[in-house]
Amino acid sequence: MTSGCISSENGDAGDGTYNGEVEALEYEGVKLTPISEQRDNSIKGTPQINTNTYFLTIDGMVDDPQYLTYEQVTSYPDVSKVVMLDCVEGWSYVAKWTGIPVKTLLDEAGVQDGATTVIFHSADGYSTALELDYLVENNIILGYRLNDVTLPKDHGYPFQLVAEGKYGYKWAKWVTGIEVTDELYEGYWESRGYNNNADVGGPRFG
Ligand SMILES: Nc1nc2c(c(=O)[nH]1)N[C@H]1C(S)=C(S)[C@@H](COP(=O)(O)O)O[C@H]1N2
Ligand SMILES: [Mo]
Repeated sequence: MTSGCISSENGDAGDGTYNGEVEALEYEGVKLTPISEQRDNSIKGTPQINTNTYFLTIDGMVDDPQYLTYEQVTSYPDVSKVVMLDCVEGWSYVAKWTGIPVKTLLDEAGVQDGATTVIFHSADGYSTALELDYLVENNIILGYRLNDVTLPKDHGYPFQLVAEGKYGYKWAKWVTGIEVTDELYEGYWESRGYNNNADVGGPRFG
């Protein structure tokens, strides 16, 4: 079904599509927040990423560093789940996310003994980190579809970390690098006073 609009970035067309793709508004009995009603947040606007030249790097404490194209990352078996994003500014939304488990990517690279932490680097200079155990035990995914729609540019295209149970500042958008380390790491907001654990419901600062 086409609307006759030649733009591929026309947002919410008001007919159940977003950027020309059918948007899911309910999944497994849960009502989803339409993308057009989802707030977004970024330190300096939307970086333009061309997935014809894009690579996702996985390096640090791994045996085989990986340089994966968009097609390679999105061709693994995917996982979908309904997750709430809670920003510390006091807004939230519920969405269906589809993506690849971070563990699948880390297993390809072969995480070395003693690694504790995974840092996510983004195209806009943003970064954040999470514990390796949290990512594995919760089957945390790197998302590339939002309510069934290809992740829109302002929401982190091509990849946003779906850090369920953690405040929004752990949900790295525009991810370009995944770095494994055994050191404590404070990301963009964490180094500016936000809590490094970031559990939803837990302390926001300190
Ligand atoms: N690269 C990057 N990722 C980022 C941010 C950012 O500024 N840059 N902001 C974070 C914050 S504070 C929030 S609340 C969420 C918002 O995600 P959304 O814009 O997809 O709703 O993105 C997080 N990820
Ligand atoms: Mo946020």
